[in-house]
Amino acid sequence: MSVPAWMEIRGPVREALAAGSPVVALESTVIAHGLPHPYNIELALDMERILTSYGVTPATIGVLGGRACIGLTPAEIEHLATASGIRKLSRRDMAIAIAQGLDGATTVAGTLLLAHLAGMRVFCTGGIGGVHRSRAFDVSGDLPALAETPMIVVCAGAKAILDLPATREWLETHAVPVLGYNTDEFPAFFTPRSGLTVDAVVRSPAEVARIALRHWETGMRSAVLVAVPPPAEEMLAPEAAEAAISQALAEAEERGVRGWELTPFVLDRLVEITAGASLRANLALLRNNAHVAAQIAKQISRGGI
Ligand code: PSU
Ligand code: MN
Repeated sequence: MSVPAWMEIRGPVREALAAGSPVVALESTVIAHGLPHPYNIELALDMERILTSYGVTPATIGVLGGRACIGLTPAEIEHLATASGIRKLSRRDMAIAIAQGLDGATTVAGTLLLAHLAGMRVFCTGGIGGVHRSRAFDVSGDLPALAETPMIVVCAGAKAILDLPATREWLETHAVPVLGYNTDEFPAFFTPRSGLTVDAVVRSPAEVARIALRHWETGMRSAVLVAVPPPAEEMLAPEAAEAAISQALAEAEERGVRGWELTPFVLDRLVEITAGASLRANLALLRNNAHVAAQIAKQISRGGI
């Protein structure tokens, strides 16, 4: 497969893709902007180890010196986790970062763009962006990326810092099937319940793979969203989560935090307000999602489902 000159598909990922072996894409914004140091590096390497333990090749994605790297090395992950001035790259930023030779971490949208270009079909993240609750009109670039990229996206739903009912409606309008992994409710990231429905309850990785393959066979080019409830041991109490979120959002509003900075600001403040409980929940659900994504990738690579 020919890829653009500015893209580097690293050896293990290239070989796995060529052999039709399972590969899972991982984003880097969660590393550079979503989690505090040193948890970010530990988590990123742990996600890779979990995938590898299933015989799945991990491909953490980011942009270094304007080169889109598919399958970052541990040293490169560490760079994104520690350096200052790492851009947060959604789809609109990608050409700028490449042409100007920047370093950047890819969001769900940015990762979908590059992973699809590289020929991948499964992507694992924590939570997707969505319609923000703020009065200012703010819809994450993740949503149109989900509407336009035929990949399976494993997540714990969308964070309750967002307007979840509006986010759910958006996905419906844009033909993104939302599959509840052993749940009939759309999870709210820190908590398993949002009061919102899913389009189907799925009970196995094979079922997810079957639905995704049929979805694309119908000619649809949208993503299939797999919503996995966060592990019960580490989830937040719903009232505590909502109180912390309201406080963090009020602070963002007060300080005029807008645009790409809003999500990282709110995530940081939540860690402080909840004395680390939101961080523990975030780490636990990311790891849990890696276990699910690995099994789905194996089913997808098997084909003929
Ligand atoms: N949700 C998380 N952690 C994160 C993000 C979302 O729990 O780090 C990141 C993802 O990379 C997502 C991005 O794609 O935030 C969305 O940002 P925005 O709302 O600015 O589109
Ligand atoms: Mn935004």
